Amino acid sequence: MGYEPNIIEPKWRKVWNEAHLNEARDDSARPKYYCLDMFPYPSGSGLHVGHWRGYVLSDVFSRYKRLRGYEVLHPMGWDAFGLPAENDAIKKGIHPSVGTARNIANFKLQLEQMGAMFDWTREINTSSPEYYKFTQWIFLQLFDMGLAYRKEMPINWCPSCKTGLANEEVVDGACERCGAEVTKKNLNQWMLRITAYAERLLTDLETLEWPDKVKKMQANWIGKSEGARIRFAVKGDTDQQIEVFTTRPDTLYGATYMVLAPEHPLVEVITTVEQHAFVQKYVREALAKSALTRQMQDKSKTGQFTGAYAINPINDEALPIYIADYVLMDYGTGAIMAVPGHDERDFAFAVAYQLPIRRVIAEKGVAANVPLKEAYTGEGLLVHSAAFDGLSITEGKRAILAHLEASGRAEAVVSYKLRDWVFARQRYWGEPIPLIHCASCGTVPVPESDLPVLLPDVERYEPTGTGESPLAAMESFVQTTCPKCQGPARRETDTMPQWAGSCWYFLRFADPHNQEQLFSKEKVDHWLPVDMYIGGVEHAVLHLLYARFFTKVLYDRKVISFNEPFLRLFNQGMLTLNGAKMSKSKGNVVSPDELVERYGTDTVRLYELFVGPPEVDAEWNPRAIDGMARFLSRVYRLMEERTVHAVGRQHAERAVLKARHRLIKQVTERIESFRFNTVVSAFMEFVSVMNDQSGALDRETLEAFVICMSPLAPHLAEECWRMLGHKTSVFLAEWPVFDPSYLQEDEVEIVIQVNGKIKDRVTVAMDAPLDALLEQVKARELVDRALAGKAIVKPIYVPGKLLNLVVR
Ligand code: ANZ
Ligand code: ZN
Repeated sequence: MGYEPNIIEPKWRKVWNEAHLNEARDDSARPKYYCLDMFPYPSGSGLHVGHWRGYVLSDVFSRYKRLRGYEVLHPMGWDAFGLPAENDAIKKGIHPSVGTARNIANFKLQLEQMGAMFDWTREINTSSPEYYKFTQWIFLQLFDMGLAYRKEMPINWCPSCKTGLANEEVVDGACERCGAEVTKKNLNQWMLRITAYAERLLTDLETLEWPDKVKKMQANWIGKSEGARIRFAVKGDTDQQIEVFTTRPDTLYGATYMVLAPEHPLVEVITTVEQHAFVQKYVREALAKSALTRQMQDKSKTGQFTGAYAINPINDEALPIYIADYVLMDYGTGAIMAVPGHDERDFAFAVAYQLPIRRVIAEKGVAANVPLKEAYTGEGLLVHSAAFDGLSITEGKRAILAHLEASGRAEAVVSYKLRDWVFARQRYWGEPIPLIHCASCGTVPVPESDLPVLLPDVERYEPTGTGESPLAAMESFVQTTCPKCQGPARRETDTMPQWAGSCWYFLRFADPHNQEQLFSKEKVDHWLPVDMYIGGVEHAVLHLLYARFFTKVLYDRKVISFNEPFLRLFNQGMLTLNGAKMSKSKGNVVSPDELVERYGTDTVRLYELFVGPPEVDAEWNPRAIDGMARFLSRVYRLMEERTVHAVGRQHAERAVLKARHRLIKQVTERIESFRFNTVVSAFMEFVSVMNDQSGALDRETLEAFVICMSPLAPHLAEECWRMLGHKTSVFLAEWPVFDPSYLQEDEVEIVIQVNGKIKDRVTVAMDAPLDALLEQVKARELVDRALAGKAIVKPIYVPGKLLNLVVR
């Protein structure tokens, strides 16, 4: 009969479903394990093989954990609110809810075909009223805690999406969604005070088992700087002061001019009559530039003298005050003391405007008067700093700050790059913000019992472009009564940003159908925190930071008992096609659907695992999948032919025993350490050893093999398991254990080089003969690629160590 995946795969999925095998039981006696995928945004284009990669990894790990005796929660849902659904809907003229439902149905079908053990009884959808009711409830907690507030401010505005954006949604000065250049617009905005959590968000990173790269990205985003605020008096008959933020109070004697951001309120006040017209012109030009152009390091510095001077509080020196667009209004105090000798940007500016450059730090052994050809930013001792000469930078910072503090002219401060989160969108397809504006009571929260504030059906859901959401045009929605005084009042018409729903969905999975509360505390405290979170690295600062923030807020509110949501994080690499990221716009998307139809799910799963180390980007190679299909057929044949004999067989050859125990050891260790690609190689080795055996194989060996294979190729494994006479699922079996006594001898890992460059590593018998080794090595993908079009001139073999292929 042969291997027929299209028959066995749907068959076993049906059996698993009917046996409720994928469902996580709250009352299980087993220890819990929560393995979560970043839930998808159900876009119109469906899942491609790149998305699949992450889901396959998490499924392998979930199934493995289950076989190791855990009660595994592996849920799935939909991040269904947000701009793309709305833009899409506007383009195609269908309501966002209709388009979203259609996309979800398609996604779900694709995920089911993957054979992943998602517990569909816990499916959630962030755009359903029973879910967003509680997103709104969380907003009310934030409001009550003073963490949600309204502020008129210039915000990032995408002229094409016609909405405000968070800093996190602006990438290189452009809208993350549509790529249009982002401008500024003054709007009354709902903000979340995430900055109140900056320190905790930073220090708690240390407790997490996350890739260093992601931790570093979050730390940089939070951007903590320890420094000082120092006040400089403005020279003349004025009591104006300029307050600066500096991380280098030790360089105060090196300040030779001051800079205000063009938007700084003092600019108007201090500019002299003579300079007024020039300054005005410069300010106008600066405001027209985006923050990005202003911050670019390499661009030449521009500025304008205001005609005014400031007094250096340490030595009473008069310093000219400039405005320049390299100083940003929304960082520190929007004003700096410029130290061209030791700051690169100030150096470039001083050269351009012929301002003095003074050395106040010198390396040990460098004379204080050696002129500077560029800003010196390294270690050293203070020079040209009067009584402070000779101090180290650290000592100098402390001493100069203490001196100024004594006379009330400075204080130590910590500054963060993190900004409060703009939490309002002027768009239709999002959670309505549950607030009511009353002329006499002010802003009043919607009572909990009135939640959810339903998103009404509007006739036109296109953005208005006036800075108001389409909801503002719907009088029946807007007009309401004040919950406090019962007088006429108006509803807030802004909606929440795309990220709101995903800030807490991982909590809802613990108790997804609770109508009374967002979840029962008991269930959430049982299942959470998430033990393993798998998703793309593109969420390093957006979703992952927001979700941590919400978790901490709910912890402070005593809604949950832990303050970090995701203990372990794994970022899968991308799949590329000819080196390019797959994307709809590039038209290079490979859909898994046809592959599944042609080869079966298990083959596609195995191939996705085999393409390379899971955290590394890998090239999609459509031809290599044939090899995987052949391998699974070989497995099937092996099982079919040997199982007949297996049932009665007791004794196993030593070679078989060794292969069995090595397989168990390798698969266990490699799954634990997420080296799934090498798990597949372990199977290949095992199967070839078995094929070398004549006659019958013993049941224990075959069972161990089938169980080891089941997390990766679940359908085929189930089929084989039943061939062995079992009446219940392989996923109810126990993971096999290996006996180290079979493994002591003769196994080594050999380094494979091509022209002296390491290409791969293989594990072989200590005394493996060269020609057998060569055969094995040439079949390896990485080696094969390195050999393409070349001939092996000479193999250099150091048994037990390495094989170097000299090629031409
Ligand atoms: C004097 C000085 C001397 C500085 C020196 C640096 C080196 P981080 O570490 O990123 O926090 N700065 C302060 N506010 C600014 C603003 N609004 N726009 C542009 N630059 C600003 O950087 C802090 C340093 O960046 C501050 O310390 C200030 O320059 C500058 F040898 O003050 B420094
Ligand atoms: Zn009122």
